[in-house]
Amino acid sequence: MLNIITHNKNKYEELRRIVPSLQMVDMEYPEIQADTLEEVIEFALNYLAEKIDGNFIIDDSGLFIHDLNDFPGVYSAYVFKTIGNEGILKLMDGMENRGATFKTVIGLRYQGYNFKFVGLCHGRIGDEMRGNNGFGYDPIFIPEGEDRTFAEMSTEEKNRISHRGRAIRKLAAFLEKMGEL
Ligand code: ITT
Repeated sequence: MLNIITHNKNKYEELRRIVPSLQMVDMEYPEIQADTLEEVIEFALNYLAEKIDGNFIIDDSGLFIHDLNDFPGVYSAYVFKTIGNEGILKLMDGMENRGATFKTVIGLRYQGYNFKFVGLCHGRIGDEMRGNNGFGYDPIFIPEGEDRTFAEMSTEEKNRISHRGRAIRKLAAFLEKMGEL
């Protein structure tokens, strides 16, 4: 059994498809202001390790828009809450180069040690919001080689190519090697 500490039920649903034994624990933890998702994860793993027993994971993700100097990046949660997808589309109005990368860092606390598993997904920001599936920035993100946004895909389709799908498969391989899966 492995716990994921998160408020985000959608994230949990995606992760659970690959690691079915995952249990969601909705608990607050500090997300420090840092330049990288890896630093945010490292701090949070150490913080949570003081509060809870056993092995657990956390997932910190962000959308990095290349021609906006990687904005919103580590501020993705705050930016989504404040300006949302409409705000991002407005900011990018008339911008030709719409390349963006989604990144997930999964932090694992395992037998007293910290591990990180990273997944990337390259793509672009669409001109409008499309689709009702998924969550967050999914309606505006079109992964490379696709015409559809993540929000127009099923969870299985998204997982096959997404940042989170890639990161969780790396975690699953690790857990398998350790005889935990
Ligand atoms: P936690 O409780 O796990 O921290 P969160 O929703 O705050 O949940 P993040 O900080 O990792 O999660 O996410 C930053 C923002 O990026 C947030 O607004 C998410 O909705 C969005 N996001 C994360 N993963 C995404 C994905 O796969 N597709 C679309 N948006 C995503």
